[in-house]
Amino acid sequence: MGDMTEIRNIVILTGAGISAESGIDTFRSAGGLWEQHRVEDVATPEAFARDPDLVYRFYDMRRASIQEKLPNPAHFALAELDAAWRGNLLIVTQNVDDLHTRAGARRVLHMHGEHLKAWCTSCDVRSHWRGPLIDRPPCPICQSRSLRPDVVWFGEMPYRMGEIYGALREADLFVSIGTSGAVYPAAGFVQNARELGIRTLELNLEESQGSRWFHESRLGPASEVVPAWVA
Ligand code: BJW
Repeated sequence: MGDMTEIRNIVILTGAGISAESGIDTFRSAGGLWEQHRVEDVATPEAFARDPDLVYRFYDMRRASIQEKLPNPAHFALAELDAAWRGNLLIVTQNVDDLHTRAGARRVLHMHGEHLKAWCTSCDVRSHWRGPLIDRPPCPICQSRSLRPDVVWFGEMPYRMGEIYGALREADLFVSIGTSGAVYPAAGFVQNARELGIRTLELNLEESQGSRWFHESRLGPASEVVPAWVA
């Protein structure tokens, strides 16, 4: 892990790149999700209001698919770090998959929501959800047929931002793994960290839009660079 003697509190941001080697599509890479689907059609509140069936189909397909995928060595390495680290540690993931948790990580915050949850816009309760939503199943709490995927679309506020900024203020190290740095506010965390005087490290397959902000970037597949950093 290099010289970690001065480090007590760590915030780790993860993106689609950490799950790529588990077989989950990224968004902006060649062949990624946004090449196959227009963002405006599937990942905005306006799209959902206009054509809910299209949006339900998109998320039902991805929800079914992630349940067949498995964590990779990068997820396991972070879970080991989480178990061993005595200071504060927070894995802030932009991913809606559950691979960090399935690898055994405990301190995970899903800022863009979770595939395996549905949000009832009628009673405002979020429930664990594994099946399809396209048939408009009733909410398990209030029975109304107002469930939507519990994910954060463009123009919506990501979850638990106060907690994330609080953890950043306490952190000595900010690590970003497998994210393109294209989507705010997550893309701005490295700049927030620099303003706070925190050490910053990027682990990514290739240079990202945010690379210039980091003290150090280590390039390579997550399944190699993450375990090497944690070791
Ligand atoms: C590997 C690898 C391997 C590959 N190993 N690496 C102008 C300035 C600032 C902000 C804005 C702006 N205009 C608009 C905004 C706001 C907007 C935004 O950022 N837009 C940008 C496009 C400019 N943001 C929002 O709307 C956010 N909300 C918000 O700002 O609220 C405030 C507000 C609200 C209301 C009113 C006013 C203000 C919400 C953003 C929600 C993002 N949602 C999505 C979909 C989630 C659900 C779903 O999964 O469908 O989240 S979009 C998508 O992008 C998903 C991801 O979490 C997110 C980030 O993508 P990520 O993870 O970085 O993936 P990729 O594909 O981009 O990159 C993968 C990386 O991995 C690459 O670098 C590869 O090289 C690498 N990689 N294989 C290691 N094996």
